[in-house]
Amino acid sequence: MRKTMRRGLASLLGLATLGALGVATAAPAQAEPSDCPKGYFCAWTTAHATGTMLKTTKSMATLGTWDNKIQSVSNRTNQYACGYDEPNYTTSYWSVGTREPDPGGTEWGGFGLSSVSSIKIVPTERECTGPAYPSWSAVSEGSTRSSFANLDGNLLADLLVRDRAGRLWFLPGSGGGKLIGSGWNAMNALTRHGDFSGDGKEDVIAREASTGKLWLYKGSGTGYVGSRVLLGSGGWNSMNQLTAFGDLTGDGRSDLLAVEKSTGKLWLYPGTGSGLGARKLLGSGGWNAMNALVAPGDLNGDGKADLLAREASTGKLWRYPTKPGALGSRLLVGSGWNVMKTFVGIGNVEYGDPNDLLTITGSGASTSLTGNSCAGAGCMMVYPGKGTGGLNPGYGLDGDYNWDDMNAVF
Ligand SMILES: [Ca+2]
Ligand SMILES: [Ca+2]
Ligand SMILES: [Ca+2]
Ligand SMILES: [Ca+2]
Repeated sequence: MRKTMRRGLASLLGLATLGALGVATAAPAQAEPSDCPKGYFCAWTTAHATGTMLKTTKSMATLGTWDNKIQSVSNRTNQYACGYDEPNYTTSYWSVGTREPDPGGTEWGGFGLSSVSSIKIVPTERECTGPAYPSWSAVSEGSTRSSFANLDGNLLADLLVRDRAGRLWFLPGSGGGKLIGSGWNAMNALTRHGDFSGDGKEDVIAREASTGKLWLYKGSGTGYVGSRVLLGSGGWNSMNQLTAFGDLTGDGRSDLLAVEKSTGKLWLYPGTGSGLGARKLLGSGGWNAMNALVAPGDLNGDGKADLLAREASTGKLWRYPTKPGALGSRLLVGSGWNVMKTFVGIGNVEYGDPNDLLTITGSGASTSLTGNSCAGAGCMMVYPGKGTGGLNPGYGLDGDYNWDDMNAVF
């Protein structure tokens, strides 16, 4: 046993020495594409991936003797490789070269630009040219603190986004962002709407795909979420449209809604501060016809939170007013909403006090819908609330036209 361990250590040390910090080693002459090891980004000075090979697992701000020499590449990492025509990940060129992850090593070819002088290896393509997250600028400050869409408790509505690498980012509404966690692709439902735990700070609720467990991540009040608490020990994968709603029962505590897949029933799970109370039937069936539930807060000024639901077959958006523990008769907000991929109850982001609705388009959006030059998927739009239950015409926000490369926006 000891002998084996010693031998293992010796070979590890050998690798480290040969690997020269994992960067830029020359393979023997007559190399070919298949010499690029899995997990590495490789480059050659010929267009046919022959001759001396550069290999690296890390970004390289300068390329030394490889500067301006790279003619072909293979990206066997599980991240994106970005090529720049200047050192330090800058460019004087019209674009940045990118190479998608190709761990299997099935492809090799050009970098998309010549004269490469630095290489960055990053988890998502967006990071070749900027931050990992989209630019979110809340339209204006609210006149009062919103009790939801407000993890840091100031006057700006904030967003959470999960990128394709599973990192969760807090976007405060002033254009920047901060990393608040990784590994969030393990979750297949994410929702938030104000304070669930009873400490006055907004929290996040997430469902773990592999276990069907429901978790509460307590907000720190600064945009971060801290320790998690088990809300449900299993079975939650049998539910759809998990929606943190705000208070529906009338006890001042935030509650959760969900549709039971097998029955189409809409259930209310009352928040107790430390967990969930016994569920109560809100809708006896038919809720599988809805493919989005949204909790925008109070839309008609009666002081009670409303529920929005999109009907899949018609694209109609319905508003359900509420009274304690029950839904009222629904009212039509409008048609044509199937063009939206994502809805966010964002509180008030428009001038004036009524709550608004934030959306992100799916593939079918045109510039006549957005009113700016954004079309197709990934355009962000605001529909200002009228304050009487309806929504004013929406308009596209100019901050970022590429929200579609996020795995979740909420
Ligand atoms: Ca905020
Ligand atoms: Ca809380
Ligand atoms: Ca409640
Ligand atoms: Ca209302």
